[in-house]
Amino acid sequence: MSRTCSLLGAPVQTGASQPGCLMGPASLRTAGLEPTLAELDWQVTDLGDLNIPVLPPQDHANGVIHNLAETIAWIEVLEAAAYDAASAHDLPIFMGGDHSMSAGTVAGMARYAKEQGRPLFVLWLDAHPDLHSLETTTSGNLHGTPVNYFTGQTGNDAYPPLAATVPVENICMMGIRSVDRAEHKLISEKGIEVHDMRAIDETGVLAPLKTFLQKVRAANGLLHVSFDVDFLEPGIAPAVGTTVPGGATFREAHLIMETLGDSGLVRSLDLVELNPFLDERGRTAKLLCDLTASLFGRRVLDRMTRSF
Ligand code: EXY
Ligand code: MN
Ligand code: MN
Ligand code: MN
Repeated sequence: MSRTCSLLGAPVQTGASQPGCLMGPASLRTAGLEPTLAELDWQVTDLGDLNIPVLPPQDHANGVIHNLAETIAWIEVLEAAAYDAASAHDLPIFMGGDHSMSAGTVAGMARYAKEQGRPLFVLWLDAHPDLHSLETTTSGNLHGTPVNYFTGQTGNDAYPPLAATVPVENICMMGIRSVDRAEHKLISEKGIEVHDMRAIDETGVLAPLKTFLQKVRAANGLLHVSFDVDFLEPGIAPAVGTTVPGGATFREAHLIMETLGDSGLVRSLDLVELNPFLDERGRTAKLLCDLTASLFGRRVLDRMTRSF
């Protein structure tokens, strides 16, 4: 029986400074994500795009914050939609849209996991830890806040209350190479597992990833993967508004996605921060589809034929 997955678009750009992420879901569809996964014998359901109403501005004591009302609305609609998608499909994909959307998708997955009586783990593939609270952000771009929120840190009173949080010990970050002072303080205080690019230069991606996957398996956990396009080396993935030189290579990214696929532990996936406005001929969107295919089982050689 073929496994089921769903595509849910979240055309969110209110969390970023550079507009354009609202075209992300359409670009992934144009790049052929659905047929790509169908060819791998997945039963794919496109759930269309979510939306939010036009809202009056909402002020905050931290005056730099922008689009707080929109971000709160996206969190609420995405939390419910992620919960429903997880209840109906084996592996829902949430197509962004900027990374503020993951405040909603991870919150919804955490509530689903709690009801299943299983812990939720999160693999955060990103140049940034996205660990600011509403009080510590200095840019006011709320795509820099989702991890702080869904791990239940203080300082986010304006955000919706959480039905379930993700313990910081259930987080693994890879690709990190741009960390603000407040985020660094939290990583140190909470002991969050962060494999920055220096660490990956030294160990490679496989060893830390396999150790994390063993932890997920030992806990009978569900794994949510949040893939930010800026995790990748900008030279291969330029269509993102917050590029940082020195990202993951094409092969490192495919190795991570294939290893995740081999593990069978991935329960949900965010594909975020794709900004087609910054792309050339859709090449970043096509790369994202190819990387997703690696997670969903595309292999050059069948693994069995390789056991010589
Ligand atoms: N830490 C910086 C800020 O808070 O503005 C940069 C955040 C970039 C967030 C992108 C989604 O990863
Ligand atoms: Mn920004
Ligand atoms: Mn991010
Ligand atoms: Mn990022």
